Amino acid sequence: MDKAAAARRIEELKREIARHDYLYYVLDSPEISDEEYDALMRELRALEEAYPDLRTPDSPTQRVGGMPVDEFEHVVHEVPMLSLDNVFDLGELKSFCDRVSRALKEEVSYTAELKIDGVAVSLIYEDGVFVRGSTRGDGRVGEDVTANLRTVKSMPLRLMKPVSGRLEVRGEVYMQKKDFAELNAQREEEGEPLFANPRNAAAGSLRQLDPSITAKRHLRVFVYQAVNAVQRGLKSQYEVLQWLKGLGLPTQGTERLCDSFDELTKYIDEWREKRFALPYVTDGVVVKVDDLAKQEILGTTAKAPRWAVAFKYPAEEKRTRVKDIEISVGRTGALTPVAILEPVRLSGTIVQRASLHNEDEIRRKDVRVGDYVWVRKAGEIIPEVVRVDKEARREGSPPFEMPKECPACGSSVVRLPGEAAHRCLNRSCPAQIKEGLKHFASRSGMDIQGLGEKLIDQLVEKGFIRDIADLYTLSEEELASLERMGKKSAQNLIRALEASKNRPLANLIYALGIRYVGSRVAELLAENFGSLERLMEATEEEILQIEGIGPRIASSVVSFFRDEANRRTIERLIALGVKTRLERPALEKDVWRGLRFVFTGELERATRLEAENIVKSLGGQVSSDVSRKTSYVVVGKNPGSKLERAVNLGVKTIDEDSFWRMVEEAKEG
Ligand code: 1X8
Repeated sequence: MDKAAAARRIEELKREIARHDYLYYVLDSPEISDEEYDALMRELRALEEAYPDLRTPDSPTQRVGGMPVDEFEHVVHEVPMLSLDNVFDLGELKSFCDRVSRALKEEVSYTAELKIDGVAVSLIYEDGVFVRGSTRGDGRVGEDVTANLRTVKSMPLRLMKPVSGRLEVRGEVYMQKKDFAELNAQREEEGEPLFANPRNAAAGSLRQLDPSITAKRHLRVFVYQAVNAVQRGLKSQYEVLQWLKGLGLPTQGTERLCDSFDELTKYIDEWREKRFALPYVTDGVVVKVDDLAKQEILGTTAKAPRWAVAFKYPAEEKRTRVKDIEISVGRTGALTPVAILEPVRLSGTIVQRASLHNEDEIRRKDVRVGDYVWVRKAGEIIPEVVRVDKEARREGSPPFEMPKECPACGSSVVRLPGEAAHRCLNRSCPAQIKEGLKHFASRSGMDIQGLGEKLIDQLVEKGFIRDIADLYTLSEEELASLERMGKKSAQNLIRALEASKNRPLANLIYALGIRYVGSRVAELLAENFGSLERLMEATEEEILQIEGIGPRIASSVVSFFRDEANRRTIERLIALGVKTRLERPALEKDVWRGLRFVFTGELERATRLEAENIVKSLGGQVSSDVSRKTSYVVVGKNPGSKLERAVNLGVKTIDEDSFWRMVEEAKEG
């Protein structure tokens, strides 16, 4: 490439990278993957190296990263917040260690710690009291996010031991994988754009202008550095971590002192797979020269310390084949293409399906049946197709087309203006009815015990049910005629249906399956309107009065209840005995009054949120932390530190089965 061409390309890359920086750091809404971004940066760096006089101070290669936005007060970091240089394999790590030994003319010890994929923050304590917190920004100037950080539960607002004067500590704000999954599930229900991964969710939540929103996001923090630790008599990074822990600050707890390069490699290998079992996302290992005096001798460059480096695990991306692209039809008639994959192991589990979301997404990635693709997991949880290996594509393979007809009912499919999804508009479409019934019967809905997917399929296919209200007209004989249904189970189901008529109003509202109304919104509507009859007559203006409900939801609710078919269904539900008032049956409301539950680990029979709602519907309370006031700690799979705490405090622990037995008993009164 000649110089003129290089100059043009450099300008193009700078503009493109600046745009992606803005999308990523300011809007928290990236358009490209980290890998694609890195590729742009690499190309720019290579060109600038070839033509050094084309390197300008405004080049993205010349700064640490990030950009403070105007909404927050700016904070000047007394000691710049640097980023870390990355190494991508053990060879590069060895070079780093060799460089360190050469500069210091001796072998040194290192601390190894896991690298958290979160948002870097600085926290300032004055005489032990938290006074200010800020983001890194561009490393020199950050944003003041004190009010938001105060809402982070794991952030001590006062240190456990007195520390005189000003103490600045640094760490990482992050979101746990399960909280990320729950937040996205809620956003999906409410029609909000999803976060790509827990880091973006954490960044977006930390930079909310309204701290009450941040407070609901379950952010957490780990600290790993004390600025000016030497002045406080500390000698090593390992000591710093123990000291921070002693002050009541949350440290991650996986640090290890390593006396040699070999021990570092052992640590790195040990955590390569084990890290996926942690409740949060880690993307590497931070290696630091342990001795603080030696750190000072080594010093820093403009961008990064010379005494530390981040070993990045290779992005968990695997190549596999798309065996097929299936279309699933959802409750609202939306057609979702799903890639059926040759099974691959990824971030600790086997992956065989990945949502392709919609037509635009498939077009953008150009995924075709038979393609080899690279897959990864967003937030180590949600499988996604990253890109297609175009070289390996079979010649003449046709681009994927969305079907013109609904695969479930054959009605023609439309894509409405302004929508990403193709929809089947036939309200009698069996796929929609089945999904609608599953939603209606789910735990957050009418919680109909024993009404599972297989049964729903049969009920719809046999023509027993065309509408949710038909559920309450089923006879024991009809039920007993179904496969794998005896007289006994038919009776049980009838009883469960009877019991479901008395669910709290919020459950009923959720169960109706109004677009954008998830359990959080259903709860708000129930509390504010008090009865289904009243909600049915509500105007958009009235609904908009409720804090936390916006115009899209309000309009969806009003048009749902304006619809004649929906009104008929609701009238039938009422006629068949479904309760529509807020007053929950006294029994069900009160049985668990005064009981406090804490959940730890994964539940198998419901999501955490559903279990928490059940506790609340029975009058109990749910807290996130174990204390002496806790009545029960419910222990799921892979429990966290809460279990240990419960045992230490002598709080009663129960397993998931016992929990559901208690729920059943409480419901039966
Ligand atoms: C960034 C991070 C560090 C650590 C963990 N996670 C990070 N994201 C650690 O030291 N344990 S250090 C660091 C930095 O210096 N930029």
